[in-house]
Amino acid sequence: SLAEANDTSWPYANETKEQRNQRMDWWRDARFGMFIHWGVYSVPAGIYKGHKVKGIGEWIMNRGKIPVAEYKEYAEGFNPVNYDPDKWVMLAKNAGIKYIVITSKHHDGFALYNSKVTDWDVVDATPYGKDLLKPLAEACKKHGIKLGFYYSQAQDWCHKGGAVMRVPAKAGWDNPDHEKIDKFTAEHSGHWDPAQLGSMDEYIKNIAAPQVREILTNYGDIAVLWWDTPVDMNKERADMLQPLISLQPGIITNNRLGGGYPGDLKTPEQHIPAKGLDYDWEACMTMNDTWGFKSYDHNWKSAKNLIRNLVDIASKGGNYLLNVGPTSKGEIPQESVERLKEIGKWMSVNSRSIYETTASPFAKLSWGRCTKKTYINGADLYLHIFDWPEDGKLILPGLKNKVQQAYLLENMKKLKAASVSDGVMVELPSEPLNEIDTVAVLKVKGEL
Ligand code: JFZ
Repeated sequence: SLAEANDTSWPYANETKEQRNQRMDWWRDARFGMFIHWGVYSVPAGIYKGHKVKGIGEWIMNRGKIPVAEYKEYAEGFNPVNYDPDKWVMLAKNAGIKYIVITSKHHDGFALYNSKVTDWDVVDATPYGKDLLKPLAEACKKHGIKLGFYYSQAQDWCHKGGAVMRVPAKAGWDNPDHEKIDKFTAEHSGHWDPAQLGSMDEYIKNIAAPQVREILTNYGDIAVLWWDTPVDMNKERADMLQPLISLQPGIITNNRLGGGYPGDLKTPEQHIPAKGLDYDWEACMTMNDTWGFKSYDHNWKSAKNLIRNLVDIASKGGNYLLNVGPTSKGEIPQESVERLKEIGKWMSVNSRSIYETTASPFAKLSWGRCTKKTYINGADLYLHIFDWPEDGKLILPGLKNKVQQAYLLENMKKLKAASVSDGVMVELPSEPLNEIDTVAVLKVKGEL
């Protein structure tokens, strides 16, 4: 049975390279996913007792040192009456997104579905009272978008034993000690919130494992399980959870389970590696300064910035998992909607330069990025021009291959390409075609 995992609980530990490629190919071709951080934290939305709590919105319980009972009261305000999963999935699909990963349960332990092992979930603890994951799964299936679940296996501030980041018991902001209470004080004066104290092993066995089984059993095909933050995890605890992924044949998991397991993906967070990694990887990033919704201090990135992130990541052989943080009413912030529509416009012309591409053959390009598609006897190079050369001459350093064809992707306008001493030079129109990066295509012969 699943519980009798052998000495390594990762079901794919012995798969061949071909089997792994077969399992990963859809994900590698997709290049672009949507992350959704949604939960009770969207009710305070960064503000606790009138104070702006610093940091990412979904961490407000920890950063605001809010005692468990007080935090749980926010569930009364979680009533996503405007939730429209079909609209969310179409917003993602029209942006060129191929898969969605949603927080089924984040560190606060609140489940966005009807869990049988706790009442701290959307069905039992909120006025909304309905499962949020089921309609999303149905919408994803209907529109051909793959669905994944984020699951916080190691931090769970509202269930006993999962709280590696504990909250002082008497922290409440109106407590004169609030500012003074810190880890040392709390530990030495018994201040930790008793609701959090308990055995991590018991938590993994009685909450995390049954919940991972629930989310991998009750929602149809699940393509990704996104473990998060292996704090205080070890192999024993990981082996109580990891065998459960066999409930979804072919499922992809990341490197954040713990216990020394690499999973299938490295997960650089809020940054893009300087160069490609030697393993499948996915950069998870926000459009502003928070994963979970906050009502202020957003510092929104521009659509152009987000598109360039997608291009930069694809040029290094990675995937972009771009986050939205819906409100407690079930709405994706308008600023996110606008950006996703802008990205969709760019993708409607240029998606061929992202999907099914692999990393650039060039170490560095001063004017932009390159993605590539390799064929039996040649390749298509997609030249993403961030900085238009003054003289209209684009140099591909060191390229020796014969150029069969060169054209602009968006209007198929033919371009001249010639071999020069240090590579190939492509002659561009004098001015860029549009505000957001033009893509030139170079069909070349031979090995790259
Ligand atoms: C984790 C969560 O704590 C956070 O709330 C959000 O869900 C994010 C996607 O994942 O944050 C992390 C996890 C790992 C690192 C940094 C932030 N890390 O390894 O540097």
